[in-house]
Parts: sequence; C-alpha cells; structure tokens
Amino acid sequence: MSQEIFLYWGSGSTPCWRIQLVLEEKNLQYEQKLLSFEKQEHKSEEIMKLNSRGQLPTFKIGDLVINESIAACLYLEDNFKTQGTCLIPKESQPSILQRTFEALNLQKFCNENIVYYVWRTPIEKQDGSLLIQKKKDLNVELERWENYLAEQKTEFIASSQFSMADVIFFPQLAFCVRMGYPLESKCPKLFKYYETLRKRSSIEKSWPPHWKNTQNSTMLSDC
Ligand SMILES: N[C@@H](CCC(=O)N[C@@H](CS)C(=O)NCC(=O)O)C(=O)O
Repeated sequence: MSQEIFLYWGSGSTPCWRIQLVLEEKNLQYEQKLLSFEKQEHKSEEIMKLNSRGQLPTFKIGDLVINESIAACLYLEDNFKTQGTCLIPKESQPSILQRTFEALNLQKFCNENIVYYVWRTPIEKQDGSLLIQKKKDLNVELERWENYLAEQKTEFIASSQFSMADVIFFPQLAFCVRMGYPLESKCPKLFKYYETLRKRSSIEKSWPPHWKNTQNSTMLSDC
C-alpha cells in the first residue's frame, strides 16, 4: 500500500500528536504542514475545503480524508498492521481499546473543563469555587490512572507493550504537565511512566516544537 499521506497539524494539539505518533511508530513517510492557531491558519480555505470544522488535525491518505484523530489512528493501525509497532495486538485488544477511548476522559477533565474555561473566560468572570471543583475532578481522574498502573503492574498504560492506548493517553498526560500539573508529587507512578515515555523515539521526534523553548504554564500547579 503506497499512498500519499499528508498531515496538517498544530503544535501542542494532542489530537494532532496522536496521528504523528502512529505515523512515527509505523515508520511511514508523510508530508506535513505545521499551521499556526494564533494566525488562524486552521480556518484557511486550504483547510476548510478538507475539514468543514476548520480544525487540526486535518489528515489525508490517498484520496481519503480522515479528520477525527482516533479514526485516523485506527485506520493506520488496521492498514499497516505489520509495519513498525503493532499498536493493537490481538491478545491485549480489549484492554487497549478500553483505555484508548477511556483516555478521552482526561481530555474532558483537563482541556475542556479547565484549560478552555480559563483561556476563554475573562479573569473577572471566572468562578473560583467552580474552578476548585474542576481541579478536584481532574485529581480524581488522574488518581484513577495512577491506580491502573499500580494494579496492572505494567510499564505501559494498557499492556506490557506500547500500544494505541499510550498513543492517545500520553499526549494528554503531557498536556497536563505542560499546564503545570504537579505530576511527580501527586502521581508518582504516572510520573515515572511520563519520564520513561518521553524518551521514546516517536515521542521525542514529535514533541510539540513550541514546548521546547517556552516555559510550562502554572494553571494547574495548585491542583
Ligand atoms: N475530535 C477532533 C478534535 C480536533 C480538535 O479539537 N482540534 C483543535 C486543536 S486541539 C482545533 O483545531 N481547534 C480549533 C477550532 O476548533 O477552531 C479530533 O480528535 O481530531
């Protein structure tokens, strides 16, 4: 199967990072274009033609356009199963699929509940007690994942090998750290997981470029 693969992506976008990770793990050749959210490049005509939501990732493989990140990741896994890392080995399929979709809870509790709320609400209109509750909810969610690692006794989030669940979960965890979450003190097992995986080649290669030379936020540092 040799089809042209093209990824439009934005730095720091966890859905974009998922697809980059699968492409790297599968050693696939692909063309890419890094777009700026700040400059609204995701709303350009070039993107809107392919993705009416004007969102990144916008992803093409051959004549197919698959813009939902998890759909694109599953498609790539299915079509390049034997190339590079097998991300959903049959024997661990149930736990991998469970954790793959379950990881979206972290996106909800971190990005949607807190980060977008803070970014989009003028500071004088932010509800302090609501924010405290949202941070408590995030703590509960991360504690759940901390316990999974303790119970499973695996190095990775769903099985003994790097899998699709890590592809979806890791970028989201890294985003929490980027936003200032005190992972080391609150979730030592997750911190060890984070430290181990950040050295993985696919993750190093696709690390959000603007995270390399700018400081982490402190938004979640009081969680
Ligand atoms: N469900 C989509 C979500 C994609 C998404 O929300 N992308 C964000 C960046 S992380 C975006 O493009 N936001 C700009 C906008 O919605 O206008 C996926 O997983 O691929």
